[in-house]
Amino acid sequence: MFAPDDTIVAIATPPGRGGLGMVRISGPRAAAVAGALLHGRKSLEPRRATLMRVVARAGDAASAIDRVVATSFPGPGSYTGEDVVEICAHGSPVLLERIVSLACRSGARLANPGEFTLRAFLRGRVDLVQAEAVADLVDAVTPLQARVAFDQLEGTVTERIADLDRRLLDLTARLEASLDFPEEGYHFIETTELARGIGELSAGVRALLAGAAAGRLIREGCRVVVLGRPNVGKSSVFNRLLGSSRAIVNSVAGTTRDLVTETLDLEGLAVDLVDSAGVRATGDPVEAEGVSRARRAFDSATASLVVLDRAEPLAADDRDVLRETSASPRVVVVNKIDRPPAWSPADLPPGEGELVVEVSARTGRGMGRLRAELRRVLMGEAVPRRETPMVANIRHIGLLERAESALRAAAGAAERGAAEEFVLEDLQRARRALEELTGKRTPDDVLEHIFERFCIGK
Ligand SMILES: Nc1nc2c(ncn2[C@@H]2O[C@H](COP(=O)(O)OP(=O)(O)OP(=O)(O)O)[C@@H](O)[C@H]2O)c(=O)[nH]1
Ligand SMILES: [Mg+2]
Repeated sequence: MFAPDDTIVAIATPPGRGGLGMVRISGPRAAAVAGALLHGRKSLEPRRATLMRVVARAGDAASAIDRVVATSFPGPGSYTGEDVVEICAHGSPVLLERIVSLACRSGARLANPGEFTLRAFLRGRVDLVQAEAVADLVDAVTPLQARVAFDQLEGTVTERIADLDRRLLDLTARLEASLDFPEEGYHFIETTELARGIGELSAGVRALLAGAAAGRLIREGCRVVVLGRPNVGKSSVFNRLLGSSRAIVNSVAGTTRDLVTETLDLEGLAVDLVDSAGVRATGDPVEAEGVSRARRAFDSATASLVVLDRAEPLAADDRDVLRETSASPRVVVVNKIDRPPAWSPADLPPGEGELVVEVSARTGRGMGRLRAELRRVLMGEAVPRRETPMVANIRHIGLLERAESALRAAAGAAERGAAEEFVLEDLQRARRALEELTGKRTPDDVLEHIFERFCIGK
């Protein structure tokens, strides 16, 4: 997997028809492979878009199959660091596949998922954090996800880690020197300076981890389930939040039987919003299955919206749902405020009224506040700021935590006056964690796992 001495080819645009489609070739023979299938009055010049024809040969006969714009990017200044040729053709899947098969006939082979970016990583064009950002950017479903991934690709996290690594290297080098030349009679680093250095590094890692929970939520999205007894307006609230009539709304209690899931962009947060069957005891086996699915959806959700009907007296089923959800993040949604009230939020059982938003799913009143409160329940007060690099990937978080704990151990050892070897060992552990993060020292199986999730052609 990690010996990129051959030439690869893949369609870089999504499957299906499009105005244009792109085939990408990378590797030492990229120019020769492209030369065998492209014909034009001018030959390809580096970084110059050139109008050419793709020609298919069979024996002596040659026939043109498309007019394309081809661009060559000689290595090492290309995306992969190798010679690359990009062919922009008309976006018919059969045509693009034909171009790929012609390239394969001329000596290229089909690329594996993520192989272009893997090559960019292996040739040092990007570090591992940036390579992962490419996959996140392609996968982004909200503008905020795309922004966080793009900043990571631009190197915000990379630079911060490189800076920590440099300082860590400096400390370890000086400690090593002290160990190597004990006869010099002095230490290359004073203990107070060592302690201060470790403290600053620790603070730097902690600063990166501070925004990590929010970062992870942005990157991974989350699941929110709409719960409540039948007919309170769950599907209506669900539809209002989505801005579409996705779920069936009806005055018959027990309308929703199955889970209905849609993705909601909550100010950049990708929320899988789940509408569920009204929770009540029922003899109908289909409805009972719906109720048990609602409960399971609640178990796997990050938070819930518990909907109550203010126009009807609170029922035992309402109290049951309130009790069952009270220990996890939720917003209590008091619905139908366009109708005369049968009760007020002050009547809610003690402790159950902590986060109540009054709305009318019919008129839309209160929905803005509901969105804001839901976001607050999910993200806290965190407002992602562009100046602070955002760590969002669970792999990065795990390794930063490992570095942090090694630094803490080093600080403890230094404070106890332990031998320098022990402090050094902890610092080296911290370094290894950072090096695994950036890909300087990452096990092959981890790399394989990372690049597997890429699409082909990226
Ligand atoms: N006046 C008024 N009626 C509402 C409001 N929200 C929902 N309704 C009505 O309440 C009834 C039930 O709405 P649904 O959204 O289907 O309720 P549900 O909780 O999903 O019901 P089930 O799926 O049966 O559990 C429908 O007739 C809606 O039109 C509201 O804010 N005001
Ligand atoms: Mg419903």
